[in-house]
Amino acid sequence: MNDIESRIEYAKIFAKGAGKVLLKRFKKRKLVIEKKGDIDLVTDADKKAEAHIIGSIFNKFPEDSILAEESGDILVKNSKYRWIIDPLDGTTNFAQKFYLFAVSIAIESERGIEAGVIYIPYFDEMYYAIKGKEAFLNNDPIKISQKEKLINSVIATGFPYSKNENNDNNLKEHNKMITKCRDIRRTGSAAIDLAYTASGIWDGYWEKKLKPWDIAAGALIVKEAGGVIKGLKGENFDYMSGNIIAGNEKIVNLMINEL
Ligand code: 2AM
Ligand code: CA
Repeated sequence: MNDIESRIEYAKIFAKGAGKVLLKRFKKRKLVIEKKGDIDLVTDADKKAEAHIIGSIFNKFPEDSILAEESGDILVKNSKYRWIIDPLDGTTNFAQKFYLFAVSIAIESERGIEAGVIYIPYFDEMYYAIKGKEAFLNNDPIKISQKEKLINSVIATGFPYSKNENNDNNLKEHNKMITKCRDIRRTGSAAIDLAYTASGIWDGYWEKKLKPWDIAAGALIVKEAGGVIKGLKGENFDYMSGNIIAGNEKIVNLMINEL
């Protein structure tokens, strides 16, 4: 096994471990919820799940760097790999006891994102991909939707935490798109939207003002499932920018025209 193959195998194990931590708390009657702002939440589960993943990486790959939602950058000098971690994507769902939430882990080198894992604990679903290979759900290859028209397409999106203060909040884009496609869905988890786009459940997805850990793994999984990833104006995708359009090539181009 090469460096990436062994890391992705461990990423799956760490994601499942974090999923176990999350599910245990999800099933408890009362969650401990803190607020980052009025709308942005963090639960004790986010922190416990992240601690599980980071501790496991320290243990197995102490030479690697980490970027994680709650802990930020953990830099190891001369590291070849960086793990980009969202221990709980879909925190609002989780806090409401709605079952759509995920663990997202990407592995980056100087060549870009090399591997990604999105684990959905409630359904025990593991989406993953290695750069240049296929994408999988559990052990089965997945493929992007083959739709060619927006009017037949179900498109997912989301709205930023700053939506109440800042009117660059995706509403204008939403209002344009809703009249052009079959329908729009809002799951509350960017990672799940990307996993569902990769597997053809959604025909396309766009969102803005996300964080790198929301989309790093999902963007690779979409690409390896045969999809295209772009910035909102059709520019090359940069996961650090937080803006993303995903789907097959035709649908992505149609979405760029509308947005
Ligand atoms: P979270 O659940 O980890 O907070 C919902 O549209 C999606 O957007 C979720 O994936 C949510 O991640 C993410 N999201 C929205 N605004 C965000 C922000 N300011 N910081 C981090 N993630 C954000
Ligand atoms: Ca997130």
